[in-house]
Amino acid sequence: MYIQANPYLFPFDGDLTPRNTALMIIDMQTDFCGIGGYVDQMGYDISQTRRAIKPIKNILNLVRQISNFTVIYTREGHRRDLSDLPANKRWRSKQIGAEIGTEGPAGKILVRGERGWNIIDELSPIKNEIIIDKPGKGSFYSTDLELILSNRGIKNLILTGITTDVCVHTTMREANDRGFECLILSDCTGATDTGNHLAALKMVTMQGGVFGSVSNSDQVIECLKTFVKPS
Ligand code: C5J
Repeated sequence: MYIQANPYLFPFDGDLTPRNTALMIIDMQTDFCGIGGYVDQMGYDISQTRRAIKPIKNILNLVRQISNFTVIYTREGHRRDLSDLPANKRWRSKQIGAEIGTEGPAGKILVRGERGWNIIDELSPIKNEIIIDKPGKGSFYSTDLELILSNRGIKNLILTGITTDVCVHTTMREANDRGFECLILSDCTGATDTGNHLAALKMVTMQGGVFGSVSNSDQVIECLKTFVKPS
């Protein structure tokens, strides 16, 4: 089974089943796409990150009907005492007027348990879906994601979420180096800058698919709907 993608049909070996594939939804938190969150406080246009919500929801609605399909969410955020916040990350966020750990309209910026750190209501996880809390950009660094994927025999990752050029790309690169087969979806991702979004997608297509392949929600749905059992 393959998904139409560029520069190659995904996955490379055609071995795509509900059991060996996971949908990853990266950092769809108020801090990255909600009013008063971190991205909003930095002065970026949140419509660029919110663009991903509807197409992700369309895929979620489908995969929730497929048995044994894994959905994994990530949340970027720090401990309340900020002991896992590198000094340079804190300093940089202060430079741009949204210091991590300080009070903002959505609570303490990028701090676990605060309103801004929550996954947005439109994409709330349901029972049996996995949530990974991460302190950094990549979803593998300082988390148990790799252990969970290996326990479940997952080798194909469909990557969605925000931001395309930062946390989604870092996760894709980390996954690629670990041998996971990655697909990034152009309409289910978004960045704080359109040029960066497009460049991040283009980068993936170089060298025959240097980090994996690129597709969109329509193509994923077209393929995965064959796994929905008629009721
Ligand atoms: C950032 C993210 N941009 N989710 N995080 O700091 O991309």
